[in-house]
Amino acid sequence: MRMEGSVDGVTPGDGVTPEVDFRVELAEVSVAVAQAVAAHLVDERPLRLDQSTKSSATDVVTQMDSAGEEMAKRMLAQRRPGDGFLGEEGTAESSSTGLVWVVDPIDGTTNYLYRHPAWAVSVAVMEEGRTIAGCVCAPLLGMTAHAHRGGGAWFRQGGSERRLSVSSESVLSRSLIATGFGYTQQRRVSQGRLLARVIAHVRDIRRCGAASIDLCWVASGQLDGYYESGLHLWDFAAGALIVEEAGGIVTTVPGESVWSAHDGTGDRSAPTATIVAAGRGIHSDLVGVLRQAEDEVVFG
Ligand code: LIP
Repeated sequence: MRMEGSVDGVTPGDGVTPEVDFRVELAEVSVAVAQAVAAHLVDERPLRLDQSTKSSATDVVTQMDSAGEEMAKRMLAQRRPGDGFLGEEGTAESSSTGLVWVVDPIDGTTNYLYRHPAWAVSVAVMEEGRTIAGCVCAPLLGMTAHAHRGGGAWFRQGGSERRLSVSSESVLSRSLIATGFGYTQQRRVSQGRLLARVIAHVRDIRRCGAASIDLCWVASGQLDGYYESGLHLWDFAAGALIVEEAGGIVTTVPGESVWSAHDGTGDRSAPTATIVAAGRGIHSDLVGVLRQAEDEVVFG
């Protein structure tokens, strides 16, 4: 990922601090792991997927989710011995280094199951409850987005690398907004009621089925904003950093930083309140619409 002669616009040796270099190395590890798992999920996908369910009959996990998580854990244990690990499919290891890797082996599992291209491998590394480096790799979209804190956000497509920047849109009614829905009927009905209120205030709505991809599209300006309630840390840990490093803001509806919603002291696997990611031009307006709509909608 190192640019020819420079890293994120900084030429090594011209004052790059050890901390920045360390974060660049961690970002490179996240890209290597995400791309390797993504390649495995494409190349080794069997004709028939063994399905089991988690929180509801539609919250599916396949043998490839588990295989992807095991592969990520194995690669990270080799490269970063002593770091902690938290995976969507239940793998958890405590940390002796202060760093914890948070991995969603297939974000957009339903899309993977139905052979829709919008699924991604999300790999993030957190320190003191904040992501400091991460990668989202969506192989069937030809996309690898990555970032390290303080180093900007980058989008690799084919052999090229370009810096990401969020939309400069400042009018909510002209904004393209994405969202998603949970797996239980009660939550989906509430989310549908919320959507019925939000849609009156925006240009249009998109729902791709993978939070990490939605967040990368906010970072690239291909969406003006994104919100969703009930996500887990592994869904957004990498994508939220990528948005922040692309100049965006990621908070909860009450306006807390997304990282305080998961400060690492609580249950990291618990679902999060509504997360809102957008450029500076519309973030507060979108939060305002969501806050009013949530006051009117009882969340299941
Ligand atoms: C998915 C999220 C998405 C949400 C889906 C699902 P998963 O994660 O990334 O934003 O709308 O319902 O939760 O379960 O595919 O890892």
